[in-house]
Amino acid sequence: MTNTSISSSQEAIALESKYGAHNYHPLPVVLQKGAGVFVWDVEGKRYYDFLSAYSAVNQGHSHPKITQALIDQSQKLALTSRAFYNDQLGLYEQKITKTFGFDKVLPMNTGAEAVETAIKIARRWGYRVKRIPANQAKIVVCAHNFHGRTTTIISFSSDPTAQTDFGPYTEGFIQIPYNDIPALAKVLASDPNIAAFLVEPIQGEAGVFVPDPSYLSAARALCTQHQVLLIADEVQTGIARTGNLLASCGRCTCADAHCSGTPEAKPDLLVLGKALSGGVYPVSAVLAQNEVMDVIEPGSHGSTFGGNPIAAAVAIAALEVVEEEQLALNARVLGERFRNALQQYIDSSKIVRLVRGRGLLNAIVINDHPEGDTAWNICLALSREGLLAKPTHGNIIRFAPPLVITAEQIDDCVAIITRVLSAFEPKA
Ligand code: IF1
Repeated sequence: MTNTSISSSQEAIALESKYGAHNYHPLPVVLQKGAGVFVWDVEGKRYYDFLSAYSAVNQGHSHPKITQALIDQSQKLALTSRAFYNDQLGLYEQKITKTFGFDKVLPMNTGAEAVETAIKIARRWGYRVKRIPANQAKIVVCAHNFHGRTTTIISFSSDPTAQTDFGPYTEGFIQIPYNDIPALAKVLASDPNIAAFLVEPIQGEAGVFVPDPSYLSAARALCTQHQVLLIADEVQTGIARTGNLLASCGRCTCADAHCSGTPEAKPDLLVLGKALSGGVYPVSAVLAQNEVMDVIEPGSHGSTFGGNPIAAAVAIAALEVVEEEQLALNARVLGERFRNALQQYIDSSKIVRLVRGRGLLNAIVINDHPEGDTAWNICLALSREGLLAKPTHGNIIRFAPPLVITAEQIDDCVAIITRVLSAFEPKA
């Protein structure tokens, strides 16, 4: 007998435990509905979503404009493959390239696919433009990176859990410390076969590590100096999450949706995903100027679903929502409100070491060793109080609500978070 619907959270958990690969360890919460900043579980309990599907739901759960674009297009034409044209892709390509200030876009589906695509473009540019000898191209990456879970990407991961026993690993990657300009300068000067530097503007999974304000612009200058492509992985930090349309905006305060970042930090290859669709459909993209993107010719890269009509229609709507609702500005203003309010608590806390982040990508560091379970227990307690968050590494809890959140809701969530944290403070 097979179940046809879920009547309790326990039933859903039991089914996943029995029939699903155990590649995650979720909080024991079974969600059934989402709208805006809220999600509801099977029993009808409401939660603030402070994870936003790892920043894929920046526009809020099931945003009406985005879901309507999904419904309308799916009832007209869902998939053609790229063997033929479709009437949505060109409109999307024009929209996204003008929004972010690049000549061309290569449409893909998941973030990892887009990172892999950027790696292939950078390598081919290295051979055909920089004249690196065949199969000698190297790409510099950062320690504690997270760029996805394909075999090539985990080949340059520094996380044993993500990498161990998945070899043999893809060659051609050099790892340096994050936020370390001297290390980048040294490696770029030491090897003429480096094609690119792949970096997250903020290391999300590592624990929301915000680099020095000058890091990205200094990296940009070094890459230009050494004829190396700068690849910005904005799958998690992009689409207004950090208070600018792109985190690689650097320090510009522009809230203009068309802000494509301060020129001194503009990447040669921009990787986007997640909130590019508002979380309703897998949509990712790689953007570049012609002199880089034109190394790709027919037959050299692609994907069955890449650039399909639904993805195109949904992504246009998702980008319009970011502009129309000024989500970058909201993220910057409310992110500061959130950090300032938490800092007041932290000033007298023994359980929380610090809060850090930019825009509405923030995290607190719990005063526990990384292998401890305090952060996990705090997240369980938060879920009981109606707020969903999850630790990144051990003792770090990421807080990333949808960017449509209001000031009143931020204040409400700070009250929930501080009330829960106070229960974990050591007794005097
Ligand atoms: C999981 C982490 C976050 C990403 C960056 C590329 C990708 C991601 C900067 C790949 C994806 C997701 C993957 C998801 C959980 C989540 C995650 F915890 F894994 F590391 F956000 F921090 N670049 N991040 O953050 O995009 O292929 O997933 O579409 O794998 O557990 P994807």
